[in-house]
Amino acid sequence: MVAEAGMVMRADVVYDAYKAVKTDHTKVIYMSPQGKTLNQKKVEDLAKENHLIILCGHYEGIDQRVIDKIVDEEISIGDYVLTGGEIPAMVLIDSVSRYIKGVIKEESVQEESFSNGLLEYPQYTRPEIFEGEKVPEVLLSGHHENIEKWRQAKSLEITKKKRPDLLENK
Ligand code: 4GM
Repeated sequence: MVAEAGMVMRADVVYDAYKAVKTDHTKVIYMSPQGKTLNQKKVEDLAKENHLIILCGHYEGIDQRVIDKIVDEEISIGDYVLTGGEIPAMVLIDSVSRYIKGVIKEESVQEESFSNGLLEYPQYTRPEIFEGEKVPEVLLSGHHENIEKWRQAKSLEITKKKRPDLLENK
């Protein structure tokens, strides 16, 4: 038999696994192409939950009866189909983990793309001149207020150019 033909996970097996790990304050997420697309707001909300169970199928989905019984929310990582929900589950875990204290520096969580609804400004490091291209002068000035202004302006400019849709309800 070719893998994929009718590989739906059994309701009873999934339910037993669920019962073995659930708590009184567990939220169950089902990774599926039919779910709402994951975004940063959703990631932030999930990070506030006390306990998550992430359920996913492989090849195909899971018996509908157990989905109806235990799933609180269906989430997709984008409009494409994968062989299984494991990679979507890892994407969810990675994005949510960043909000857990101690995983990364707190400033980094605040600053970057999407947290403020805008894309991130460009980053530079050494050397000061690379193949004839200089690091923008303001960044070398040590003037923090001007640097901050420059970054905000760049964020806005880049968002307008690359993802104007993000500015629609701002
Ligand atoms: C069908 C139902 C998630 C297929 C449940 C899972 C893509 C995504 C699967 C499932 C998946 C996604 C497995 N493919 N876009 N395949 O998030 O878990």
